[in-house]
Amino acid sequence: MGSLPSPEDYDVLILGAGMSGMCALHHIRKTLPQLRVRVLEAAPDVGGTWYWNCYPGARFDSESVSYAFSFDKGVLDEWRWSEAFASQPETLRYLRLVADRLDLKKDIQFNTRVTTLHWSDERRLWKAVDEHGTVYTARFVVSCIGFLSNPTLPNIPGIASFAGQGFHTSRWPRELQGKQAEAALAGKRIGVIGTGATGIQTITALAQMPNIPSLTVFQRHATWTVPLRNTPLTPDQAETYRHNADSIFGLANSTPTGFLHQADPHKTAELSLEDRLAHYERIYNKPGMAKWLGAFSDTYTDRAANEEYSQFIAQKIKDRVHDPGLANRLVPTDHGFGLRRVPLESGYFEAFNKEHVHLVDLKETPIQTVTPGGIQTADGKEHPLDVLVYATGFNAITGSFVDMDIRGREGVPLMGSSAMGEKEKRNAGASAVWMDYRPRTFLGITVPHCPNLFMVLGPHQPFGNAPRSIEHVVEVVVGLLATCADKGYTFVEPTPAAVEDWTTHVISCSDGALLNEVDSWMTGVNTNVKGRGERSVARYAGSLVEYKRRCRACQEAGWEGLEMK
Ligand code: NA7
Repeated sequence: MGSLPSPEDYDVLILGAGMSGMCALHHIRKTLPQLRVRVLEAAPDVGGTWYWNCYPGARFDSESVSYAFSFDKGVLDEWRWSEAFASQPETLRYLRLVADRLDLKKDIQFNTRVTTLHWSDERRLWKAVDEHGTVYTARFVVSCIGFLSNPTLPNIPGIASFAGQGFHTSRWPRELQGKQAEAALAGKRIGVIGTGATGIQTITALAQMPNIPSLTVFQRHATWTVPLRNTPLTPDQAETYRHNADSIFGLANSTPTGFLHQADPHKTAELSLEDRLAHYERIYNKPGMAKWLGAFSDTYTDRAANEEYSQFIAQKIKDRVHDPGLANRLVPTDHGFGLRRVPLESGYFEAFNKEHVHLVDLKETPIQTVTPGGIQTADGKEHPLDVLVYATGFNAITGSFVDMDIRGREGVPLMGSSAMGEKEKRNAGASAVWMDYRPRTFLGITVPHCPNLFMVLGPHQPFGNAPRSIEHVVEVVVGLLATCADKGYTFVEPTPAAVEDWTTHVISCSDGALLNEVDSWMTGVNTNVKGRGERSVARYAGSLVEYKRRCRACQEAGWEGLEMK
């Protein structure tokens, strides 16, 4: 087996020890044991998303059994999920077990946030610097930093003046978890801004806690959300799943999104109204993402089809909320069902039937300012608060890269925009590789002007059931590294033509999707971030199966599209 001619500290530096980084570390070590690999992780623990997002109610929308890593039989044999859709604490326990069983921690350096990453043209290596000033050099860098990892606070005046406890959901204080949370939050008037997937889980959990005098939900847009239908898994069921693990992963790997659900192949109008309603009812009663992904094949491309299914779901929501006026505010009216990421809930709408839970509709009464004592809305009303939770989402996908000063060949910055905010100004420039957060990649794995940088769950990759994508992309990255080790290559970069073709292909995969007409993190919009007002395509909307086919074709053609030397 070949090795890399490497005068630098490491052959491979992996950024991040979430699921992507853990998977990358394991497979690189296993396939290429001669390489020196190091993971740098900002947090004090493994887990990434599942470490940071420890707010009450955080849990999978993927079936637990389809989410696990599929490659280690030892861990699969040992681990039993206790619920069909596991909670964050259980998932973090699982990931810690994986880290222990695969002995990952010896190659992970925690509490290490990389702030700069510069390519050296002369030495053909990356130089990373962490926030303490320590320098690391490596021939290759594998970015495993996640696509929803850079939290954004709302751009509302007065946030700094709040005298109570205020925090973003993905920086939920660790002392406010589990039973401790109930004790610590007792007697507190709580406000939550944001009703996306995170807000919905948080609000539902907070509404069920005892001794909370008021929970005020500040909603800018209502969100389409449908029941998760979670259940405990009995030991027998868990055992059956363990036996069938291969076929479960096989099924997930065969669907367009890596989930255990896929669209009904019919077009809506091909069936009678009676049959259509029966289908809606059937998928509505299934657990998990079936309600979103199991609709008809044109539900998210045909306006009339989408309207019909949206009406069906709207009625389901209205049936659950006692006050009809409140129900109307909780049903989205400005976009159809499924055109933003559909969160799954377990009692969200019923929470609003409780006396102490209040909805403030920001379309009627926008927030004017945060005050020391709470929130003031445009109708002049003060909403007194002791705790203010920002469930306001992330600077998503390309936004994950903005806090690092990344410069590729000839010092060209990765990120750049004339409209970027203070934090990003150091990267501002007219010649950035990803101007205005718009990615340019080849296969979503390699980046022009940034040789030897590989991304797992980077822009232009499929973002369905994440571990299914992660395992596949890591396999491709290991293939690239193995070729370099065999041939002694020290330079890998996509050709301009390959980047152009791939970027055009990714954009064309989104053609015709109604979700292109709606602002959300999936279309690149974040109203709290300067320069993120325009929609863009940053996720691969072709199927996971097609994505894999294209990666395989590239590899079989001798890594066609990549310059390797
Ligand atoms: P999302 O889905 O981006 O949701 C953010 C929420 O915060 C959404 O309801 C926003 O309202 C609201 N928001 C954001 N900024 C503001 C301001 N300035 N004022 C009021 N309300 C605001 O993030 P999540 O964390 O919930 O979920 C992200 C993904 O993580 C999720 O899709 C899963 O894949 C896991 P808006 O609707 O934009 O009006």
